[in-house]
Amino acid sequence: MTATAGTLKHAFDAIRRADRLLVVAHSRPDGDAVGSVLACWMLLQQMGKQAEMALSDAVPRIYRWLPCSSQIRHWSRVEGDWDAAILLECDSVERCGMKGLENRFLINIDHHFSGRAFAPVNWIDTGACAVAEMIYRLALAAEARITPDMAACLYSAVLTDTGAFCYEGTTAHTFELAGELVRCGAQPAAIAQSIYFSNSESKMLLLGRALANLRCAGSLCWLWVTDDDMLRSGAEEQDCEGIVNYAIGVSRAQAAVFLRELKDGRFRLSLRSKGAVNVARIAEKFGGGGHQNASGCTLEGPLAPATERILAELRSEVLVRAENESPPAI
Ligand SMILES: [Mn+2]
Repeated sequence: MTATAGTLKHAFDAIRRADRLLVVAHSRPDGDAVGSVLACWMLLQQMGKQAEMALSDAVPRIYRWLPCSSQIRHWSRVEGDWDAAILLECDSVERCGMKGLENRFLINIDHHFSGRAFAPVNWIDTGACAVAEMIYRLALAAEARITPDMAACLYSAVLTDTGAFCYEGTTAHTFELAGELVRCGAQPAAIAQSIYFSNSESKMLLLGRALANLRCAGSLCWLWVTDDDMLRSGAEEQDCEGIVNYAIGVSRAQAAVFLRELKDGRFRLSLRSKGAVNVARIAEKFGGGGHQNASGCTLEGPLAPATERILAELRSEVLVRAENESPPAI
Protein backbone atom coordinates (compact mmCIF):
# COMPACT_ATOMS: atom_id res chain seq x y z
CA MET A 1 0.00 0.00 0.00
CA THR A 2 1.88 3.02 -1.23
CA ALA A 3 0.13 6.36 -1.46
CA THR A 4 1.26 7.95 -4.70
CA ALA A 5 -0.74 11.16 -4.78
CA GLY A 6 1.59 13.83 -6.12
CA THR A 7 5.32 13.90 -6.52
CA LEU A 8 8.30 15.92 -5.43
CA LYS A 9 7.80 18.04 -8.55
CA HIS A 10 4.22 18.98 -7.53
CA ALA A 11 5.38 20.06 -4.09
CA PHE A 12 8.46 21.84 -5.40
CA ASP A 13 6.49 23.75 -8.08
CA ALA A 14 3.92 24.85 -5.53
CA ILE A 15 6.65 26.05 -3.18
CA ARG A 16 8.41 27.90 -6.00
CA ARG A 17 5.22 29.75 -6.94
CA ALA A 18 4.63 31.02 -3.38
CA ASP A 19 6.46 33.97 -1.84
CA ARG A 20 5.29 33.76 1.76
CA LEU A 21 5.27 30.29 3.27
CA LEU A 22 4.43 28.89 6.69
CA VAL A 23 5.93 25.52 7.75
CA VAL A 24 4.10 23.44 10.36
CA ALA A 25 4.10 19.83 11.59
CA HIS A 26 1.93 17.65 13.83
CA SER A 27 1.16 18.37 17.48
CA ARG A 28 3.37 16.68 20.11
CA PRO A 29 6.29 17.06 17.69
CA ASP A 30 8.95 14.35 17.52
CA GLY A 31 12.50 14.62 16.22
CA ASP A 32 11.46 14.28 12.58
CA ALA A 33 8.80 16.98 12.94
CA VAL A 34 11.13 19.48 14.66
CA GLY A 35 14.21 18.73 12.54
CA SER A 36 12.28 18.78 9.26
CA VAL A 37 10.37 21.99 10.06
CA LEU A 38 13.71 23.69 10.81
CA ALA A 39 15.50 22.36 7.72
CA CYS A 40 12.54 23.20 5.48
CA TRP A 41 12.44 26.74 6.87
CA MET A 42 16.19 27.14 6.26
CA LEU A 43 15.71 25.86 2.71
CA LEU A 44 12.90 28.36 2.08
CA GLN A 45 15.15 31.17 3.28
CA GLN A 46 17.86 30.08 0.85
CA MET A 47 15.21 30.12 -1.89
CA GLY A 48 14.56 33.77 -1.02
CA LYS A 49 11.12 33.16 0.47
CA GLN A 50 9.52 34.93 3.37
CA ALA A 51 9.03 32.03 5.76
CA GLU A 52 7.90 31.30 9.29
CA MET A 53 7.60 28.03 11.22
CA ALA A 54 5.06 27.10 13.88
CA LEU A 55 4.06 24.16 16.09
CA SER A 56 1.07 23.82 18.39
CA ASP A 57 3.19 22.32 21.21
CA ALA A 58 6.53 23.36 22.63
CA VAL A 59 9.70 21.86 21.18
CA PRO A 60 10.71 18.91 23.43
CA ARG A 61 13.73 19.64 25.61
CA ILE A 62 15.99 17.14 23.80
CA TYR A 63 15.55 19.05 20.52
CA ARG A 64 15.92 22.60 21.82
CA TRP A 65 19.63 22.66 21.01
CA LEU A 66 18.83 22.33 17.31
CA PRO A 67 19.86 25.49 15.43
CA CYS A 68 17.12 28.14 15.25
CA SER A 69 14.65 26.01 17.28
CA SER A 70 13.90 29.08 19.44
CA GLN A 71 12.50 30.74 16.32
CA ILE A 72 9.71 28.17 15.98
CA ARG A 73 6.43 29.91 16.86
CA HIS A 74 4.20 28.25 19.40
CA TRP A 75 0.69 28.84 18.06
CA SER A 76 -2.78 27.48 18.69
CA ARG A 77 -4.09 29.65 15.83
CA VAL A 78 -2.22 30.53 12.65
CA GLU A 79 -1.30 34.20 12.38
CA GLY A 80 -0.27 36.22 9.36
CA ASP A 81 -0.84 36.23 5.65
CA TRP A 82 0.59 33.25 3.77
CA ASP A 83 0.49 32.19 0.13
CA ALA A 84 0.89 28.58 1.24
CA ALA A 85 1.35 26.47 4.33
CA ILE A 86 3.57 23.37 4.20
CA LEU A 87 2.23 20.64 6.50
CA LEU A 88 4.82 18.02 7.44
CA GLU A 89 3.72 14.59 8.66
CA CYS A 90 0.05 15.48 9.11
CA ASP A 91 -2.65 13.10 7.86
CA SER A 92 -5.22 15.91 8.19
CA VAL A 93 -5.34 19.64 8.90
CA GLU A 94 -6.46 18.84 12.45
CA ARG A 95 -3.30 16.82 13.16
CA CYS A 96 -1.20 19.97 13.37
CA GLY A 97 -3.29 21.14 16.34
CA MET A 98 -3.58 24.70 15.01
CA LYS A 99 -6.74 26.54 14.02
CA GLY A 100 -6.93 28.85 11.05
CA LEU A 101 -5.32 26.62 8.41
CA GLU A 102 -8.59 25.29 6.95
CA ASN A 103 -9.03 27.77 4.14
CA ARG A 104 -5.41 28.25 3.20
CA PHE A 105 -3.46 26.80 0.31
CA LEU A 106 -1.89 23.68 1.79
CA ILE A 107 1.09 21.60 0.67
CA ASN A 108 1.01 18.21 2.38
CA ILE A 109 4.33 16.36 2.68
CA ASP A 110 4.25 13.03 4.53
CA HIS A 111 5.90 9.62 4.70
CA HIS A 112 3.46 7.75 6.95
CA PHE A 113 1.32 4.80 5.87
CA SER A 114 -1.55 6.73 7.43
CA GLY A 115 -0.80 9.67 5.08
CA ARG A 116 -3.79 11.01 3.14
CA ALA A 117 -4.09 13.30 0.13
CA PHE A 118 -6.28 15.89 1.89
CA ALA A 119 -4.64 19.05 0.51
CA PRO A 120 -4.54 20.75 -2.93
CA VAL A 121 -0.92 19.60 -3.22
CA ASN A 122 0.13 16.27 -1.74
CA TRP A 123 3.49 14.51 -1.78
CA ILE A 124 3.35 11.27 0.16
CA ASP A 125 6.26 8.86 -0.03
CA THR A 126 5.92 5.93 2.36
CA GLY A 127 9.34 4.73 1.20
CA ALA A 128 11.10 7.70 2.84
CA CYS A 129 12.72 6.79 6.18
CA ALA A 130 11.78 10.21 7.59
CA VAL A 131 10.04 13.27 6.24
CA ALA A 132 13.54 14.77 6.58
CA GLU A 133 14.59 12.60 3.63
CA MET A 134 11.90 14.33 1.56
CA ILE A 135 13.10 17.78 2.69
CA TYR A 136 16.61 16.75 1.70
CA ARG A 137 15.33 15.81 -1.77
CA LEU A 138 13.50 19.15 -2.00
CA ALA A 139 16.79 20.89 -1.17
CA LEU A 140 18.54 18.95 -3.95
CA ALA A 141 15.75 19.91 -6.37
CA ALA A 142 16.21 23.56 -5.37
CA GLU A 143 19.98 23.19 -5.82
CA ALA A 144 20.33 24.60 -2.32
CA ARG A 145 23.43 24.19 -0.20
CA ILE A 146 22.95 21.77 2.71
CA THR A 147 24.51 23.92 5.43
CA PRO A 148 25.92 22.33 8.62
CA ASP A 149 22.83 23.64 10.47
CA MET A 150 20.46 22.03 7.95
CA ALA A 151 22.50 18.83 8.07
CA ALA A 152 22.27 18.71 11.89
CA CYS A 153 18.47 19.13 11.75
CA LEU A 154 18.01 16.53 9.02
CA TYR A 155 20.40 14.04 10.62
CA SER A 156 18.63 14.36 14.00
CA ALA A 157 15.31 13.71 12.26
CA VAL A 158 16.59 10.62 10.42
CA LEU A 159 18.33 9.32 13.55
CA THR A 160 15.23 9.54 15.72
CA ASP A 161 12.68 8.43 13.11
CA THR A 162 14.63 5.24 12.36
CA GLY A 163 14.97 4.50 16.10
CA ALA A 164 18.70 5.22 15.84
CA PHE A 165 18.88 3.11 12.66
CA CYS A 166 17.14 0.14 14.33
CA TYR A 167 13.66 0.02 12.76
CA GLU A 168 12.55 -2.03 9.77
CA GLY A 169 13.00 0.06 6.66
CA THR A 170 16.52 1.07 7.62
CA THR A 171 18.44 0.27 4.45
CA ALA A 172 21.74 1.03 2.75
CA HIS A 173 19.96 4.08 1.38
CA THR A 174 19.29 5.33 4.94
CA PHE A 175 22.99 5.14 5.71
CA GLU A 176 23.88 6.82 2.43
CA LEU A 177 21.59 9.69 3.38
CA ALA A 178 23.08 9.82 6.90
CA GLY A 179 26.57 9.71 5.41
CA GLU A 180 25.75 12.58 3.08
CA LEU A 181 24.43 14.63 6.01
CA VAL A 182 27.61 13.94 8.01
CA ARG A 183 29.66 15.08 5.00
CA CYS A 184 27.57 18.27 5.03
CA GLY A 185 28.51 18.93 8.65
CA ALA A 186 26.20 16.91 10.94
CA GLN A 187 28.13 15.61 13.98
CA PRO A 188 26.85 12.12 14.92
CA ALA A 189 28.43 11.83 18.39
CA ALA A 190 27.41 15.32 19.53
CA ILE A 191 23.88 14.81 18.19
CA ALA A 192 23.50 11.40 19.87
CA GLN A 193 24.78 12.93 23.12
CA SER A 194 22.21 15.74 22.94
CA ILE A 195 19.29 13.46 22.11
CA TYR A 196 19.96 10.21 23.99
CA PHE A 197 22.23 11.13 26.90
CA SER A 198 20.70 14.37 28.14
CA ASN A 199 17.71 13.07 30.08
CA SER A 200 16.25 14.91 33.05
CA GLU A 201 16.18 13.19 36.45
CA SER A 202 12.39 13.32 36.37
CA LYS A 203 12.36 11.26 33.20
CA MET A 204 14.54 8.58 34.81
CA LEU A 205 12.32 8.51 37.92
CA LEU A 206 9.26 8.14 35.69
CA LEU A 207 10.98 5.34 33.78
CA GLY A 208 11.52 3.55 37.10
CA ARG A 209 7.80 3.75 37.86
CA ALA A 210 6.91 2.53 34.38
CA LEU A 211 9.33 -0.41 34.61
CA ALA A 212 7.82 -1.38 37.96
CA ASN A 213 4.56 -1.76 35.99
CA LEU A 214 6.05 -3.95 33.25
CA ARG A 215 3.93 -7.01 32.45
CA CYS A 216 4.45 -9.73 29.83
CA ALA A 217 2.15 -12.46 28.51
CA GLY A 218 3.08 -14.59 25.54
CA SER A 219 4.77 -12.35 23.01
CA LEU A 220 3.14 -9.15 24.31
CA CYS A 221 4.72 -6.79 26.83
CA TRP A 222 3.14 -3.66 28.27
CA LEU A 223 3.74 -1.02 30.89
CA TRP A 224 1.97 2.12 32.04
CA VAL A 225 2.12 5.24 34.15
CA THR A 226 -0.80 6.94 35.86
CA ASP A 227 -1.21 10.68 36.19
CA ASP A 228 -0.19 10.20 39.83
CA ASP A 229 3.10 8.59 38.66
CA MET A 230 3.67 11.65 36.47
CA LEU A 231 3.07 14.02 39.41
CA ARG A 232 5.19 12.09 41.89
CA SER A 233 8.20 11.93 39.57
CA GLY A 234 7.77 15.55 38.50
CA ALA A 235 7.60 14.39 34.88
CA GLU A 236 6.17 16.13 31.84
CA GLU A 237 4.59 14.64 28.75
CA GLN A 238 7.88 14.72 26.86
CA ASP A 239 9.49 12.53 29.55
CA CYS A 240 7.32 9.63 28.28
CA GLU A 241 9.19 9.58 24.99
CA GLY A 242 10.90 6.24 24.39
CA ILE A 243 9.58 4.42 27.48
CA VAL A 244 7.76 1.91 25.24
CA ASN A 245 11.13 0.79 23.86
CA TYR A 246 11.92 -0.89 27.19
CA ALA A 247 8.86 -3.10 26.73
CA ILE A 248 9.64 -4.06 23.13
CA GLY A 249 13.20 -4.57 24.36
CA VAL A 250 12.13 -7.77 26.14
CA SER A 251 13.44 -10.75 24.17
CA ARG A 252 10.13 -12.53 23.69
CA ALA A 253 8.17 -9.36 22.88
CA GLN A 254 6.76 -9.21 19.34
CA ALA A 255 4.55 -6.25 20.19
CA ALA A 256 4.52 -3.79 23.07
CA VAL A 257 2.47 -0.91 24.37
CA PHE A 258 3.04 1.93 26.82
CA LEU A 259 -0.09 3.50 28.29
CA ARG A 260 -0.03 6.95 29.87
CA GLU A 261 -2.97 8.34 31.74
CA LEU A 262 -4.00 11.83 30.61
CA LYS A 263 -5.49 14.53 32.83
CA ASP A 264 -8.95 13.83 31.38
CA GLY A 265 -8.76 10.13 32.28
CA ARG A 266 -8.08 8.89 28.76
CA PHE A 267 -4.88 7.01 27.91
CA ARG A 268 -2.25 7.94 25.36
CA LEU A 269 -0.74 4.78 23.84
CA SER A 270 2.64 4.22 22.20
CA LEU A 271 2.86 0.97 20.24
CA ARG A 272 5.96 -0.86 19.04
CA SER A 273 6.46 -4.15 17.20
CA LYS A 274 9.13 -6.31 15.67
CA GLY A 275 9.27 -7.52 12.07
CA ALA A 276 6.03 -7.97 10.14
CA VAL A 277 3.73 -7.26 13.10
CA ASN A 278 1.93 -4.09 11.99
CA VAL A 279 0.98 -1.68 14.79
CA ALA A 280 0.13 1.20 12.41
CA ARG A 281 -3.06 -0.64 11.42
CA ILE A 282 -4.07 -1.05 15.06
CA ALA A 283 -3.39 2.60 15.90
CA GLU A 284 -5.48 3.66 12.89
CA LYS A 285 -8.41 1.59 14.17
CA PHE A 286 -8.41 3.83 17.23
CA GLY A 287 -8.00 7.09 15.31
CA GLY A 288 -4.22 7.25 15.57
CA GLY A 289 -1.47 6.43 13.09
CA GLY A 290 2.21 5.95 12.47
CA HIS A 291 4.51 3.31 11.03
CA GLN A 292 4.42 -0.47 10.83
CA ASN A 293 6.69 -0.85 13.87
CA ALA A 294 5.95 2.37 15.75
CA SER A 295 2.59 4.07 16.16
CA GLY A 296 0.33 5.82 18.64
CA CYS A 297 -3.30 6.43 19.52
CA THR A 298 -5.59 7.48 22.37
CA LEU A 299 -8.11 5.27 24.21
CA GLU A 300 -10.82 5.94 26.78
CA GLY A 301 -9.95 4.94 30.36
CA PRO A 302 -9.93 3.48 32.87
CA LEU A 303 -6.68 1.55 32.69
CA ALA A 304 -7.91 -2.06 32.89
CA PRO A 305 -10.39 -2.00 29.97
CA ALA A 306 -8.06 0.17 27.88
CA THR A 307 -5.27 -2.37 28.43
CA GLU A 308 -7.59 -5.28 27.57
CA ARG A 309 -8.77 -3.58 24.37
CA ILE A 310 -5.31 -2.92 23.04
CA LEU A 311 -3.92 -6.31 24.10
CA ALA A 312 -6.78 -8.07 22.29
CA GLU A 313 -5.91 -6.21 19.07
CA LEU A 314 -2.19 -6.85 19.46
CA ARG A 315 -2.77 -10.53 20.24
CA SER A 316 -4.77 -11.09 17.06
CA GLU A 317 -2.24 -9.14 14.95
CA VAL A 318 0.64 -11.22 16.33
CA LEU A 319 -1.36 -14.42 15.69
CA VAL A 320 -2.12 -13.45 12.08
CA ARG A 321 1.56 -12.76 11.46
CA ALA A 322 2.61 -16.02 13.12
CA GLU A 323 0.23 -17.98 10.86
CA ASN A 324 1.56 -16.25 7.74
CA GLU A 325 5.17 -16.93 8.54
CA SER A 326 7.12 -20.12 8.84
CA PRO A 327 7.88 -20.90 12.48
CA PRO A 328 11.29 -19.77 13.68
CA ALA A 329 13.99 -22.39 14.01
CA ILE A 330 14.25 -23.70 17.56
MN1 LIG B 1 8.53 10.95 10.54
